[in-house]
Amino acid sequence: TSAATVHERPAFLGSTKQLLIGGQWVPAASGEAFDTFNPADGTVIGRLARGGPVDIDRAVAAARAAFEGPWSRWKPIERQRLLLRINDLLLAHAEELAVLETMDMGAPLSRTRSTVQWISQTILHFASCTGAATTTTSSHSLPGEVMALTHKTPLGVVGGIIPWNGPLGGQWWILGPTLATGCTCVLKPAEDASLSVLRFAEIMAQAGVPDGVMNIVTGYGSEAGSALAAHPGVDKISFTGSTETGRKIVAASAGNLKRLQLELGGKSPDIVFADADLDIAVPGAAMGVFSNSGQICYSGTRLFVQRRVQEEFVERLRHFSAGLKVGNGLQPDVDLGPLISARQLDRVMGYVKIGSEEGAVLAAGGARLGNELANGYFVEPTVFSDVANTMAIAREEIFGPVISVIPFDTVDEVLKMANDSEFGLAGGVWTRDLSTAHRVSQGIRSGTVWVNCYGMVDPTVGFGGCKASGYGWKGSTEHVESFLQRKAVYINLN
Ligand code: TXE
Repeated sequence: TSAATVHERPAFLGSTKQLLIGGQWVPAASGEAFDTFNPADGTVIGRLARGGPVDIDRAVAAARAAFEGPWSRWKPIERQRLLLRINDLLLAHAEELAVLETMDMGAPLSRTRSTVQWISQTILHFASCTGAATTTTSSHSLPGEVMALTHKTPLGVVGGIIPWNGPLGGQWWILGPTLATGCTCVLKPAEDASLSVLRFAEIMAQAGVPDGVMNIVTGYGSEAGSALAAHPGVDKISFTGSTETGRKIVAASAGNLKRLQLELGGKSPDIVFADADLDIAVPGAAMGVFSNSGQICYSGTRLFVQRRVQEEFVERLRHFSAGLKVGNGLQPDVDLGPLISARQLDRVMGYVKIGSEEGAVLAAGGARLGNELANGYFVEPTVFSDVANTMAIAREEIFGPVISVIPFDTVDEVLKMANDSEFGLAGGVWTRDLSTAHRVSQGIRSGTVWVNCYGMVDPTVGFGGCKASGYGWKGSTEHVESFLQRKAVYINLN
């Protein structure tokens, strides 16, 4: 109770939230809505319209109409100005948005506040890429008098399917390239956390984003999500979520051969060598999993520790974990908020049980928190040691604050184990030895490797995965290119 009073309750909360279609807030065609909860205390903080296939049809039509209007021919400098206005309004509403995101999906305020700063960097990155859509090049390498032009034009209508583990920031992987290029989009936020995306849409309208450029259909994956993924009027789907749902999106895209960008699950290896500076490796590797209570795709959940320091490392990890504060993210100094839902809580607690049954040693945590936190979905930071890479807790994505420490002896051995995984999203290495750092970062099959750090994602550098973690690069100029259609025009000058 004291926590909620410290921060102003966002005025946005309370009323039933509608769908945003063509610049209008409208109820779902079915008239239905469902409750959305604060995972820190289980209270209902709003109602969301339950969009379905009919609403997706309407939203795609609005996005197509906006695409065919003047928007897709805006000049680069106009797009840039729009993005800068959005950035100004983002920063003016920073605290409100951070509090809303914390109440909606549980992450501590310290995290949601830094998310707002990260979004600002991301907006500025995409604002610097608005020239990409108009670039034309000519070539004179052909025999005869021939000129070739390459036109790059915005692709069209993009469907964005967003998960709940950081929707305020996650939506920018779709909005950024959409606004930079002149595409339009239909967003389907996750049923567990849609509020910050809806609030941000109001801010976007205030900044001058034309009607229909950004449409939002809330609702369930099996209803609104699958309709969007299969829709013949959608040119590309950008999806972040589970590998299982990713496979369904690939199948659904076959009808009109949509372009896809998929960021899926992970089970990333984070590798600590005996020569590492343990003073930075212990907190770095721990927060590489415990940040956002383990609900991050790139979490370094398979923590390989060189055998001769395993005992000391696990002891330090236990000590570090015990010092972390778990609680309502609105309270100051909270390090770990709740998991998103009762369903995720069951999933995580199920894996804790499986880990013990498989013979791993529970070195820290492992329990759901009770007392004043009993109405929320809180789990202690948990460490299993003496894990084998073949155990379920080392193979399957848990998506909770659970570390599996796996001992190893040599570089070759650890690389073999690190790559023995369905996934290929990220990885880390902690060492003072330059050649070990290079050998391991080259050897890990993944989209990102961090050396003596974990979890930084720069929008100008980008992020992506391989194997069952998906494909398509987010961020960098490559991301903007993937929202463009090329056309070559050959002109015979004779
Ligand atoms: O994911 P889903 P869930 C992983 C993580 C987690 C597990 C389950 O391991 O424990 O997935 O979470 C929409 N067609 N990640 O069930 O189902 C859905 O409405 C189209 C990793 O929440 O993938 C939501 O908007 N869309 C991850 C989004 O997909 C569908 C982030 C993600 O939900 C759909 C989240 C369908 N058939 C979960 N079914 C990451 N990579 O960061 C669902 N959706």
